[in-house]
Amino acid sequence: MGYTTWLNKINSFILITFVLIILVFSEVPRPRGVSLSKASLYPPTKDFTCFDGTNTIPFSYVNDDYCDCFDGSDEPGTSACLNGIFHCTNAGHRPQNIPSSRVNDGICDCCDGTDEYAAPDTCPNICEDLGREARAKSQQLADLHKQGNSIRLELIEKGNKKRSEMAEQLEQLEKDKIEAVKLKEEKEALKNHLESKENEALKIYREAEEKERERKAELEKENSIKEATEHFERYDSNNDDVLTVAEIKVVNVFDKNKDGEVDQEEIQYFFGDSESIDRDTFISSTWSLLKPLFMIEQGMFRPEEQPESNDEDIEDNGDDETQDTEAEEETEDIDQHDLDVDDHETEEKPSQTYDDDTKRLIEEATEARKQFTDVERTVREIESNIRTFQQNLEKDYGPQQEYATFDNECFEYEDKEYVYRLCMFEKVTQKSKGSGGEIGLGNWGEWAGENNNKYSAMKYTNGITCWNGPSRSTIVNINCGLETKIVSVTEPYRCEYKIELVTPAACDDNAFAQQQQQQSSHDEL
Ligand code: MAN
Repeated sequence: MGYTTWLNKINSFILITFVLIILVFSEVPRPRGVSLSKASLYPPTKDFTCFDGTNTIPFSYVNDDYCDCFDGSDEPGTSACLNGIFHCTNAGHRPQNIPSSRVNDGICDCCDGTDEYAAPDTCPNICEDLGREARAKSQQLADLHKQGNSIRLELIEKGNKKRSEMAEQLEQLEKDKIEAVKLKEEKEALKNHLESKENEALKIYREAEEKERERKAELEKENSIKEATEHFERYDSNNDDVLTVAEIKVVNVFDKNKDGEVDQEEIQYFFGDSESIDRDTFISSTWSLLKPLFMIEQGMFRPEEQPESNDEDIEDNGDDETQDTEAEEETEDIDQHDLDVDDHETEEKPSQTYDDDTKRLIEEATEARKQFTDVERTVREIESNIRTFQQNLEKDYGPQQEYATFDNECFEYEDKEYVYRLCMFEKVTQKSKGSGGEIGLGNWGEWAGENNNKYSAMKYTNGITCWNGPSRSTIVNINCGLETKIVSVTEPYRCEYKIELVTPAACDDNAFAQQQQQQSSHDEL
């Protein structure tokens, strides 16, 4: 026998086996609405036991339009049981399971029309056409995955490169940090050393300043006592060391409201409930009440400068402690610190004159402080970069890093009202085309794809809270496409957004074929 004859024989054998298999399967006797995989559960020669085991009935009760099983398993081909399942083979397309309540309800659910067997003309068999369309679509998708797959492989390569570069950069930053921290320690030690020298040198000046302050305070106190004594003696006209009401009544300065007489209220103000005041009381307390009035009378009162009018009104004579202005009419609320007198200083001169050595020490310490602050800032910057790199390296950029190059890349989509912006692994925003600012629709959260394919969707959460509602969030569904772009943005529920993104990163011909395979074996059941 020649080679061709053998081949022909083998071919015929395969064909015959195939036909036989089809015949055997299509001949498997099964009640209406039962799938091939469940056919063996309905042996026609035996009584039928409900799937849940609760009842056994003669086989003739199966599909007799009367529900005998709680689980509806005895009526797969009628609508008698509310919970029954009707299987349509849909030869030429995809098999389907529908609730048996839809059997003979006048609506075509199965493309082969078998669910409407009571009125066979209602639903013609359109499975061949649908099957053809579906196969063409699936072929197109398979082609798309195939084309996109090569781009995905490039993305994987780039993504891995990016990640290893990031890891290298992180390593370098860690090294830089060690150096910078070392330098910071050195600069800190130098700063501390120079500051202690600076402090030592300034100590002499500080002590001198302190002494000077004390001396001035002492002098001020003495002056105040002297002043008070002079005034006391001036008003104590009979020199009996006691000031009486009669004695102050004739002194203008006690006439607080300047109405021409020292009345009872004014006496009360200075004397309290006493009839008279002795010298010590006058010096220790009365003088502080009287002095402001005295100064106003003498034109020595200087009110606090008003910012609006000070420039033109006050002439700068180079010594602002001696500025005199008009006495104010209103005297009720004058405070001690509103006052200033010609002959004593109230402010310290800030500019200190140091000797050359001290000046040098201050300069050196200042420079050391600056250098320390600079290196401190550098350490902080390095640390912040390290954190960013670590966070990025921890991000899940897809099973093979195919999404790594997209990190922080933004894609926009405009509809009639808004411009949406998706910055991958960062955030989603919405900007109204009219007035109004940008609204956050969520920050990168996690991969959130369903059906064992977590990389088919991204979740961005914790966006700006809606008025009276939840905080905005966005799901990004990802499908295969030759170019990365947003194809639609919707808001199916208030403040919950849905973005459809296509990208070659999601094109995987092997995975797609496998998925198709799984789908069809699932359909068979
Ligand atoms: C804005 C937008 C809308 C959202 C409402 C909720 O107008 O963010 O998408 O539905 O706020 O108030």
